[in-house]
Parts: sequence; structure tokens; C-alpha cells
Amino acid sequence: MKKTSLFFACISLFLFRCGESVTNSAIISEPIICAQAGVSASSARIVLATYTSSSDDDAVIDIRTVPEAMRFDVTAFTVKAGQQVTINVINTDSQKHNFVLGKIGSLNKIGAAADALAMSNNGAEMEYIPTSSEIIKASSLLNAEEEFTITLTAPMVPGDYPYMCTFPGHWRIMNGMMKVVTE
Ligand SMILES: [Cu+2]
Repeated sequence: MKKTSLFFACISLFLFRCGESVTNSAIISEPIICAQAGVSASSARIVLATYTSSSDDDAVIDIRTVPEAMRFDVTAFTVKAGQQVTINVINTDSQKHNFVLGKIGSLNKIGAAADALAMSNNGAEMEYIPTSSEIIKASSLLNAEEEFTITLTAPMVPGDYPYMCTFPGHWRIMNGMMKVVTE
């Protein structure tokens, strides 16, 4: 098959998958995920956001790092306020990454603290996770193929809660949003 046909086949498959209806209580934000189609297809690797629900009350989200792309494959997901949330962070990249979830509007604040930590002597020792009251949950610094599970009760205050990788230089593009909604 020619490269161009393969490319369009990938795009078609991707759009088809994005068009599937999602009926679970917590949903992946589809428009944002679909917007990644160009990036995924051009590297000839289709990256699909995954979401599985272990019960009606829990949300389980798998978030993988995209190899050599300095980004997470899930850039937004939605949960209900007060819902039990499990986030499985899977580092499928060869480079180290972490996962830090922050309070509403905290992306730049945590990012600035991460930048400062990167310049200090103990960044590596602290796994590049800055000390900040803006951080809700954080993984350890994950090696290649390493996984880390974060569990939390979704905040009761609806809004957009950013997550990011605070490894030096990553947070500005390696980030996403946990959207908390009330019914
Ligand atoms: Cu990273």
C-alpha cells in the first residue's frame, strides 16, 4: 500500500473510532482527542484515548505517554464531582515522565515552580515534583514502561483541573485537563 493510502486509512479509522458514542458516566472529551489525529497518523501510529468504567460509580482512565512526542495521549477527560477516580499513568516512552494533577488554574503556577526546581540542585532527587500547595496528586518519576496508579475522589468544585509532566521543559506542552462536572 502506498504511504498516502495508508495515511488516509489511518485517518478514516481514527475518525470512525472518534465517532463512536460514549455512554459511560465519565467521558473522554472527544473533540480534543480527535484533534490529535493529524499527529498520530503522521507518525503512522494511531493513539486512542482509553476509558473504562469498573462500575457505575467509578471512573478509570488510562493515560499513556506518546513515544518521542513529549505529550500524553489523553489531553482531556471528564468526571463527576465526588466520583471515585483511578488514573493509570503508563509511560510508553523511553524518556522519563511524571504526572502531576493540580487545582483549577494552577498550570502556570506549578509550571513555574517546576522550572525553578529544574534550576536547583535537588530537582532529580525530588523527581522534579515541586513543593506546591497547588498540587492535588502526583506520580513518581516514571522510567520507560513503568506504570503508576493515582486514586482520588474528584473535587466537589466543578471546573478544569490541569495535569502535566513536570520533568524539566515538558509541562508547557505535556499537559491536559481533568474536567469536573456536576450533573
Ligand atoms: Cu514528561
